[in-house]
Amino acid sequence: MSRNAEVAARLEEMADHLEARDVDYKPNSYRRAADSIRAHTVAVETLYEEGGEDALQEIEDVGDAIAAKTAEYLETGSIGELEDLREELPVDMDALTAVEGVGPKTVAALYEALGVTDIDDLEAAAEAGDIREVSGFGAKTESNILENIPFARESRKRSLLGEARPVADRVLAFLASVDAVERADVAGSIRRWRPTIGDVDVLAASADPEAVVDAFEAWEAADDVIEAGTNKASVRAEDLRVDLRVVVPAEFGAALQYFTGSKDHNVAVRNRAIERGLKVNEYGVFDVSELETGDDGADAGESDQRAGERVAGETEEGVYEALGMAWMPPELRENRGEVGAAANDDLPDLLTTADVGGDLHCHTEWSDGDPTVAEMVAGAAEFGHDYVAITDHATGPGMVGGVGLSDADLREQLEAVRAVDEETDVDVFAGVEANVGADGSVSVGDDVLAALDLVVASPHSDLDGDGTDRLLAAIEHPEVDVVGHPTGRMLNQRPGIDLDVEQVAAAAADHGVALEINANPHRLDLRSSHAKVAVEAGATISVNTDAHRPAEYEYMRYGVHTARRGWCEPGDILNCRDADGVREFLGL
Ligand code: DGT
Ligand code: CA
Ligand code: CA
Ligand code: ZN
Repeated sequence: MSRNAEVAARLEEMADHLEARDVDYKPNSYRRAADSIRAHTVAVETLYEEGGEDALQEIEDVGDAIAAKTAEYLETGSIGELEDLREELPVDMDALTAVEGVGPKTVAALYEALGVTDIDDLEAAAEAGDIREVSGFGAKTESNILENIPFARESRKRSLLGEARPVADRVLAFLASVDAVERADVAGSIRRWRPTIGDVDVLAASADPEAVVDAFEAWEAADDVIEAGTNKASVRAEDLRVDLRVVVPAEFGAALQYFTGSKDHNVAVRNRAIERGLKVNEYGVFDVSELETGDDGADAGESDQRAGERVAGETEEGVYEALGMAWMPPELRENRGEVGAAANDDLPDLLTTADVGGDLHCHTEWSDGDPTVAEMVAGAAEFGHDYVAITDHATGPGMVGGVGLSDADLREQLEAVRAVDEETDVDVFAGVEANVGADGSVSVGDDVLAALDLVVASPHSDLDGDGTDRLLAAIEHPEVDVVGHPTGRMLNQRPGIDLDVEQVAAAAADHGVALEINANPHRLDLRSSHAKVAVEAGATISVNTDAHRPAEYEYMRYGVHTARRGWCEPGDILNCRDADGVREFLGL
């Protein structure tokens, strides 16, 4: 298994501790290294085993100091310097910094003044009005902290889809290699592609459940066995709980339907079954019309749950068919009208990753990306895209540290992008990611915007309160083509701005502006419920990765599945068009 996530978490904790001590530069280099290690496709322990610290330094952003720390951690399970730092500041750094507005320096200040070590302490101190008394803090900061604590508590329990999905892929690949397994699939929220995941549910069909459970406990990625029985087991892998259930093949479809959820979807399905004199549960669909009343399986043992004449259960299609419904993709199963649509044969024809023609939001070394324009374009071609838009950050609200391009830079880059476009088969659109200010202004001169092929306008500052008016202003700007990550939310970090999404979508439809589903697994913004409203209002959606390096083109699948959760069809999606179709939308 790979220990990359584990090592990255330790390096991030080191960065926080160093920042708490006011150390310059080092915290950011630790964070960059942590990001690269997490994204690296080869396991750090494999690299280290095969090539020692030198091999670790092949990972981007990892120099000799961080390679040595990584090696120390792999060898001993701890990092001496981190242990020392923890001793000096003995706090739950990860939990405390999860509260928006609380950074490592705040953690250090509140520990010194008030002895705050965890979220409970923080909450107590804020409620008692102690924080406002600390030098450098005020009543406003204190009330902000108090307000943000529940969100931090809630969000820390769930993993990002982008972290959980690779684990799910690996457990499925592993189960496919186990002889006793006849079929296997993921269930639960991971199969529905929810943006955050409580645990990874996996289902297998086998005539020999114990053999499957035994094999699963010995899975190389399992760090710990949390619990195990004869037909189920839970392990911890990559800091995630993975729940496996094994059922007989005849009940696989019913179990898959049941454990895929969502609960609300299952309630709606169950009610439909009851209307038809049927009972549906994890064991099958049963005709209970001939049974005595009171014997309907509520609070009943397993054998009673199988009472009645069995009419379906081996396949999920069969389960839905028995209830007079078409099978539907798991992404739709959130009780947003899919049960009625499946009964009326009125389900949407969802887009797939194969429908995607290109990516219309990515970055290069011109702003905060790593690669050159040519490398980013070559990466798009390699990924299979027909076109790509280079949309580096413009300077303006929310851009710090000189990241964004001036109007003059943008004109210069436009020439550079045109030159790359000449050299390649991929169609390259020259674009920009401009900033939408709090007042809705767009941070680039109109003449430059007009010269570019594609203008993505995104909010990067003032990401709280209602943002409807500023987005409406951006949408009405004649040069804006796409509104990027419209709410600015960061999963598990900040909720982003509130939107009257009906109003925003109607304006977007009117002005021929696309709304982005940003596929970065930290964002997934627009969220699916907003996307559903948007397409119902006739707006066009653009599913973009916001890649800062070619490997991040892979994020596209998270955006596509988010769009599927929003009932989007290929016709709703700008980048499901071919390059000419995109040009037409852009008025080129
Ligand atoms: P998560 O893990 O919090 O991201 O969300 P899920 O949806 O994976 O939920 P989980 O792991 O608790 O359970 C997996 C599925 O099992 C869930 O989506 C629906 C089904 N399920 C679990 N408990 C119940 C229940 O009490 N009633 C019904 N109808 N279904 C349930
Ligand atoms: Ca789950
Ligand atoms: Ca579960
Ligand atoms: Zn952005």
